[in-house]
Amino acid sequence: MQNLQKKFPENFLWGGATAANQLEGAYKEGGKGLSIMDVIPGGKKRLEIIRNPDFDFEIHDDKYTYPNHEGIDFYHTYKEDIALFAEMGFKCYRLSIAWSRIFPQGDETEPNEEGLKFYDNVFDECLKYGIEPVVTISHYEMPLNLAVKYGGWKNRKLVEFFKRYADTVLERYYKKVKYWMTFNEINSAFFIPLFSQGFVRKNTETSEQEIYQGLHHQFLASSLAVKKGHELDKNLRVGCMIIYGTSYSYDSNPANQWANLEESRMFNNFCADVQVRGKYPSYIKKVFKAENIKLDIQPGDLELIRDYPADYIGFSYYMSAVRAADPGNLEKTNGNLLSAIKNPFLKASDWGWEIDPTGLKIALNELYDRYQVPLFVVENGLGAHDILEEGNKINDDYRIQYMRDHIEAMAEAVESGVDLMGYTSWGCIDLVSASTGEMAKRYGFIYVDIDDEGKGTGKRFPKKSFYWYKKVIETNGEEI
Ligand code: BGP
Repeated sequence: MQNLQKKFPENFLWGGATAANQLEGAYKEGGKGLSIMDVIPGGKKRLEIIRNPDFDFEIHDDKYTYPNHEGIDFYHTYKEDIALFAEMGFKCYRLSIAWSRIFPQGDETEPNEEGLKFYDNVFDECLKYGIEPVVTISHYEMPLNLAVKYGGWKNRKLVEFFKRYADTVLERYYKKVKYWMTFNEINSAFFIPLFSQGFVRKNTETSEQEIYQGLHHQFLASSLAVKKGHELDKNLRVGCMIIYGTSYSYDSNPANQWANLEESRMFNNFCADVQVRGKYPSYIKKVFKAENIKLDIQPGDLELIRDYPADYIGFSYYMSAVRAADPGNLEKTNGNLLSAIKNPFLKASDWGWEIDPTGLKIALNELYDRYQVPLFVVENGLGAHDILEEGNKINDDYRIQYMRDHIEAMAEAVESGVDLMGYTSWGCIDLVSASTGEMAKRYGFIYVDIDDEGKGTGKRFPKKSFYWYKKVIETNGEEI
């Protein structure tokens, strides 16, 4: 452990984060309908789909694996798992509700009581230990029927279906859950509309138009959830959630600086500009004109967005990005999801995600300077190949180092006056990776004995980082 001479605020929300589709399993139990993640294969096939999305939701092929079907079986083990979170001293636990457990087809009028009851049990279990649930209403898993029958978020009908779903869960749980987020990584629509909007880029001529139209519908749906949350209890905090990739110009060439500004503004800021400032930013006019995008905006839409902005910004931070006007001959990264150009100053994870704790300090400062609303780091962590050693030990010093550096970066941002609510590291218990569908890419403080084929005992073993994080929380980040 090291002593950090900086302080985190009292009541800082230390915890961990997961998503329903990546850990619950039980994909057909308790009245649950299929979600899009239940039909997207894992392994190599998933990577191909993400890189070159051309996917038919209606084709389920037996030769591929579907790791989200079983996840880590949290549906049955949540008590044991939450007890382990409590042992680490979690102040909060970020999890998502599976939309298809509540509205199995997405377009019914009555919710599935068994699904609602499951989350009652999960929240009660958290509260029993004084763990505050932090809930993402939709994390990459709309009911399959909404993707197949309606084409996902590009269809305005989705606003109505989401409203019914969000109203149902807000009404049911608002006394148990104070912190909410509407859409996980809403800006990921720009590169994985399959996950976040339930549709694919088959027709390149219309795809940009559809992505922006889908986002417009999501902005409306998000504002409706903020409205509902505040009506139920004005102390409820309903945030937005973005993926933030701190963005650097390749060099001091003004042309590269400008390319960086434009790309970063679109990727990192556009959604939060709408959701937090409550209006479409002026720069979007030029983009829409250049790409010939004409949004269908109906009377009352802009007022809704203006009147119900997000209460805070939750964001995920894994890596930074390098931009240039002409990336052509520049050295390429091997796996950085957010950038094509290699950053020579950074090392990368086994999956090519470049590790940059200073980038987190920059992200926090940039976001706070621009929006002046509370921030919440709701995802961050190191995906790694862990080795289960004799005596079921996992010596994940690399993970401890990664998190120590990122926690220090947060502390420095707090010192500069950034209003930071908390930190929930991603995949606090090993789970299925979103981008690869593997178990081998592990983030947890808790090892889960399941491999890529879904084989293993399913047993949980605390890693070395488990005991380290416990101490971090106990000392409110003074010992890291
Ligand atoms: C974020 C997603 C998560 C998650 C994480 C790590 O983008 O919100 O669902 O999985 O990334 O990504 P991966 O699992 O691909 O390593």
